[in-house]
Amino acid sequence: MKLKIVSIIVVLTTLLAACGGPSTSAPVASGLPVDAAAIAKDRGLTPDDVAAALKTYMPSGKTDPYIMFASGGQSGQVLVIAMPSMRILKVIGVFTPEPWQGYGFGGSGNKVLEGGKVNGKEVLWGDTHHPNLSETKGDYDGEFLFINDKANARVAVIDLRDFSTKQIIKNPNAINDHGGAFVTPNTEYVIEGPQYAAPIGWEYAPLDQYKEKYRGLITFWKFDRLKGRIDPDQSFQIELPPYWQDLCDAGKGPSDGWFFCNSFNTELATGGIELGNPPFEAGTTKNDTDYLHIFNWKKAEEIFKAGKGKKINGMAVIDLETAIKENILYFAPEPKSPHGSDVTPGGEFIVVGGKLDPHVTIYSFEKIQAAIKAGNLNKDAYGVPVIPLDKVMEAQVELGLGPLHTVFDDKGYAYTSLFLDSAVARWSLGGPYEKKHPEPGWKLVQKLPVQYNIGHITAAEGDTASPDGQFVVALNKWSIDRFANVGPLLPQNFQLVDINNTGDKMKVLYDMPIGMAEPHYAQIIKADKLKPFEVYPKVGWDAEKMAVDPNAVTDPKLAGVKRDGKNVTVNMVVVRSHFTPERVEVQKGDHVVWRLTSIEQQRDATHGFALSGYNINLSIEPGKTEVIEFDANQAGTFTYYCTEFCSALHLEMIGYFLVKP
Ligand code: K7E
Ligand code: CUA
Repeated sequence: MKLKIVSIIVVLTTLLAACGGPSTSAPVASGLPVDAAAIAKDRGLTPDDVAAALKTYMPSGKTDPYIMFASGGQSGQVLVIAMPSMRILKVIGVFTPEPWQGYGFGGSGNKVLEGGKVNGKEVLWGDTHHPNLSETKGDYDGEFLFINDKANARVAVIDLRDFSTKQIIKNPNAINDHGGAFVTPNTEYVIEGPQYAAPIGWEYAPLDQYKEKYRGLITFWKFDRLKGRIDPDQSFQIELPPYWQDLCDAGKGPSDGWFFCNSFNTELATGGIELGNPPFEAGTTKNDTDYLHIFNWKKAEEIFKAGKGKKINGMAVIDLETAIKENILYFAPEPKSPHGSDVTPGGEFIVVGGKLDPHVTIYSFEKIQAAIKAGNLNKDAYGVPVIPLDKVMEAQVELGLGPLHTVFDDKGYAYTSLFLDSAVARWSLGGPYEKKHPEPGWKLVQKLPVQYNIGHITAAEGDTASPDGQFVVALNKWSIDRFANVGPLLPQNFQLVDINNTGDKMKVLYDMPIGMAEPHYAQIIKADKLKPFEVYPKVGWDAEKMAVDPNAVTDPKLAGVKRDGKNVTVNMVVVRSHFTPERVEVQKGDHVVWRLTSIEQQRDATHGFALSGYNINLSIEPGKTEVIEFDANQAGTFTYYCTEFCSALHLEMIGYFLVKP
């Protein structure tokens, strides 16, 4: 073992010399091997540990080649994580107010959060599952990120120019979702797949009318890239049988224009363990197969544009009958308690995991097309044509217990999470992928134990037409013994896995605790594809509209308080280390519009604005304008102050807000 450590250190020394580091005769280099070996020995590090450290350590001032956008689970946020160092760079406020960004405490974020109201009621959290980056020709383009809220059937749009949420949209006809927010290869649509069936519009219907009244509902949200917003008027939905549609993925290349979702509960179980019925867990797993849903979304778009959708709650819905008649929807059986539906990089195959089946099942898009063409298909209870499994199955690969999600690399391998086995399965793809790797055809290559109970798995550029390889990340649900005990609620464990070798050489490199919720999915993009602002492009920038606020006051000489009857306008200029004006006095009952503009242009010179007693808290980055509006209904002496330590005289960056009784 000692020999191995020494050999790694020899490699390290050679590397240092090759990188233009000190030559081996220099005192630092000659001292380094001894020190490094001593450190490794002292810390009890194995050669593998040392190698993992060398692969993940990022020296100060160097930036990582990949950025991971991870769902923030029940926190309703998105986590931005640099890879391979696994350093958290940012937590983006999405469905939940986020104080550091001043998101949801009086500024423009409130308008965004308002879009997420459910029946007029604010819902200030979300259960985020699947972040998806915008794509151009099937590759991440680094412009936008979308994420769904399973709990309330909402979808959010995040603009990656400033990494902030611009839109939350509530599905008017569904109360929960799951198979979102997946994009089509040119981000024509953001798809929000359903989950637990309910009557359309979620009005009351007794469960004994489940078969007739309950429905699944998939939503195609039209994305307007120029505006950076979902356009509900150009969006449509398709009514589905009340099976529980689950995970979805868009076709690409040959399968572009099609969309695939797995489902469960084709048994139409309605629970009621308390009444002596089988519990859901038994009722929904009786059948050996459920249905892979196969959508022709381009055809659906045509039907919608021809006006054949019925408006329900303002949204065009293509009913099931029309979807069947117009050849928009097909089924194919999928074993057993399916989860995950993942299209291969070239768009030829769809991989479905079966939670209670040791195999993944691979469907051929070509065979699906041939079977549809041949016709003569049987129908399910709702009249949807069902393509027999043997007509469309390309292969089945036995991987182990609890296969869920599958991602891909650049060498023709797929990686499937095995929940029950707590393992990552690497397996080789057949067909056109066969020439990329030494293994023959569809075959399990390696199973790597992970700690523990892996849910999703994600790969570098893994959902694109051209994955990168290099790394996958296991998003583990349980961490048990991996970290110091912080009480009965344990962190999740993201494990970085090195896949930069063919064959059976995957290795866990790093454990990253996620101590704020249970993330589901994540996507990893090459860092150099992201082109965010360094500071807002013009002083007076309205980050919600992504344009200059025409009312922004940028000259301190023009700043001040104006009164028009009971309406008071405060125009405030913000710069190190003062607010202008520093005194704002109003009468109790006045209506206040308070506009703050940072005239800073220095990167990272962010100011905060907290107005005590009024629950107002903003982040004012260089160039940004924020507008708050409130009634001064509380008399007294209040202070406003800067919450970011912006300069030596930051503590002096304050003002008085006086409300006269
Ligand atoms: Cu498998 Cu919501 Cu994608 Cu969780 S889902 S793991
Ligand atoms: Cu501005 Cu502290």
